[in-house]
Amino acid sequence: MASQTETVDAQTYQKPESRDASVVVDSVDVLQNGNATSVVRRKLTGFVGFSNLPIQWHRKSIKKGFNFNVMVVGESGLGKSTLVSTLFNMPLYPPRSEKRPSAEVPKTVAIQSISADLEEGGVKLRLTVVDTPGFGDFVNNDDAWRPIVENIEQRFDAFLEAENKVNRANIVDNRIHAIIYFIAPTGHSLKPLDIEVMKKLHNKANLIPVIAKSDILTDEEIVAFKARIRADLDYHKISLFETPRYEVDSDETMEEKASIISKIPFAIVGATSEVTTPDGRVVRGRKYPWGVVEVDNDGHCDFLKLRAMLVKNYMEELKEYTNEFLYENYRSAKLTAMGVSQDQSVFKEINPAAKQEEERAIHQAKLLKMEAEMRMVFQQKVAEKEQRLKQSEDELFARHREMKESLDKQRRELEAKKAQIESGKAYLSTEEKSRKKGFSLRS
Ligand SMILES: Nc1nc2c(ncn2[C@@H]2O[C@H](COP(=O)(O)OP(=O)(O)OP(=O)(O)O)[C@@H](O)[C@H]2O)c(=O)[nH]1
Ligand SMILES: [Mg+2]
Repeated sequence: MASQTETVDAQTYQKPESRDASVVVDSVDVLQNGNATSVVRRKLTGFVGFSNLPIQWHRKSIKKGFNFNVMVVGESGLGKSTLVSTLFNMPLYPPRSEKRPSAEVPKTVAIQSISADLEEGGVKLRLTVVDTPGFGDFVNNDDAWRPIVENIEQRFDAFLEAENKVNRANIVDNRIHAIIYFIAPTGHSLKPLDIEVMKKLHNKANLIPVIAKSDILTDEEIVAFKARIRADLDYHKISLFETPRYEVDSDETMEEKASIISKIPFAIVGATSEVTTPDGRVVRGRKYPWGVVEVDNDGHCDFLKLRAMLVKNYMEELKEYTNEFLYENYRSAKLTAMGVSQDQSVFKEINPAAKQEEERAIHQAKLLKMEAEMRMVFQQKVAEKEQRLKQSEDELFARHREMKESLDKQRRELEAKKAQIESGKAYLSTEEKSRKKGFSLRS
């Protein structure tokens, strides 16, 4: 599946020194989560500066420094503590006790964590090695894995707690990023105890198996033993750290990585003291009557391959896998057990067409509601107006009736008056007539 960034980067990336514009303008559709997304390739009209991002990242990382936590696990006396000192080329342990001059490294009796601040080429690394007491000393080793698993989980818990605090700025990552698991150099196959312990550990931390004290096996025995261990691990479905491959890796890097992977489980030899080889070189190694086994020699053991895997090639991947997969699984299982559940709807994929349709429906419903409300207000206002009109009409009628009645009354009064006057007039004229008559008589 084509990714958005890949498509754009490939077309628009400019070397900082050229600083001129690339002429790439068109629009493409790429598939993202199954949905077509339009990506517009832009023409850069000048130097933007994002090609500097890796430099910024580099500077920030150097300033911050790195930390890496590795745990060594395995049966007692297999050379775990010796390897820890060998791996980082410095005595991480206190000087050996004067009472025990023969012991290079004291027997480990409790889980102990040793940190060292290392610096190489200006890059700081805080390395912590968690040394565990070897198991297998007891008749019953059934629970040999328990303190180790508990220790790993306590570290996850501490991280989870730190993440949940209000201030998460300076969380110290004490989680185990890798476990070097020591397998006894029996030359046969994995012991049931190894299988049991590895099964308990493989989903808690990146497992890197090693064949301890491989100097006691011949080259042929090592090849056959490695094949048997790999078959046993496959059979019991014990997963080891999977090394990622990147397209940007050069052929040389790919080759180096492939050669590292082909050596798993690493056949290692640990030694803290220096010895002189028959040809006069002073090396880290173990001296035998038949010769010297050199620690830092690919022809003698896989120590350099193990170190390259842990430090040079895959430290960041080991940390990333721990954080994004192993810790994440632990965290979600823990939170689920505590009754905290995830609202899956938050993460549902959004189809833009469906989303648009949904928004349109919501908008439509809103419009309909507004329309209904306006109609209701209008009807209410009309009803009120009608009511008022009817009231004033009634009032008008009442006034009209009143006026009519008063007019009728006035008319009646006038008519009465008129009748009265007219009857008064008739009396007067009779009287006049009779007076006129009398006069005439007299005359
Ligand atoms: N032949 C051989 N001996 C080794 C090697 N690494 C360590 N030893 C010796 O094995 C003995 C035990 O080594 P430690 O490093 O104490 O072993 P450990 O696994 O830490 O032992 P516990 O702390 O008891 O679990 C020491 O005498 C080491 O010198 C090795 O690669 N080859
Ligand atoms: Mg030890």
